[in-house]
Amino acid sequence: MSDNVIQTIPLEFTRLTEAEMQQRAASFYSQVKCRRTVREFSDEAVPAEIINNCLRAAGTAPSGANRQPWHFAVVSDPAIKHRIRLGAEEEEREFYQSRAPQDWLDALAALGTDANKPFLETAPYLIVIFAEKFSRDVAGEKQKNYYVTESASIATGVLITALHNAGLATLTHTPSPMKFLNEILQRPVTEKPLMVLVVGYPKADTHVPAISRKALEDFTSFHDGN
Ligand code: IYR
Repeated sequence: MSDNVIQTIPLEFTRLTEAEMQQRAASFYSQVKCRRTVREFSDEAVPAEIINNCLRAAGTAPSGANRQPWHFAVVSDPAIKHRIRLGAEEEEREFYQSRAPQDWLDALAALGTDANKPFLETAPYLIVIFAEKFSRDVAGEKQKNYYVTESASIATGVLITALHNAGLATLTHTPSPMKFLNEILQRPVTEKPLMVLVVGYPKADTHVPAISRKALEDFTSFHDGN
């Protein structure tokens, strides 16, 4: 440990009863397991303050050296959404026609995706997440960030969960490459687009692929000495 003195504040932590912990863990799981990626969105407007609070929740994520190396570009302007759709569809056409190897196309078959991305214009919000490789210190000097992709991905996970909790549907969309997003949204080259989160209400009668999730024992191992 270094001997420099750091300033501290008391931790805000509420110790719950075990019964309450059990109840909360089970209820959170039953709520979050209903989240599904949606590809058909209604154009119904979403109140901005709901989005803002979900973004605030995302901004509480842990990050390397507390650098908070993320930027969320929140797009609701139809003209910008249109440009993002054109840029994404151009990359996606390349992907589906030539870039994607056959095994990848086979893996996507169950999802029914293709190069057309109308939801990028229909949904009321696109949140483009950028990972900041560098930020500026108080003196305006460029400083390197740490665990940038991990940190921005954790924040994105919190955002997706917060939006679901607030009653909204999302789609994690990853056109590749995503450089066109820096140009459209005028973000510096030190920021790497991580993904586009499409946010809104599902279109009435939306159906989703009949896919399942792994059971607990299929994605965990418990090292408890037994
Ligand atoms: N980015 C493409 C392809 C795609 C890739 C994966 I991995 C997915 O889980 C879904 C789609 C697209 O958005 O269509």
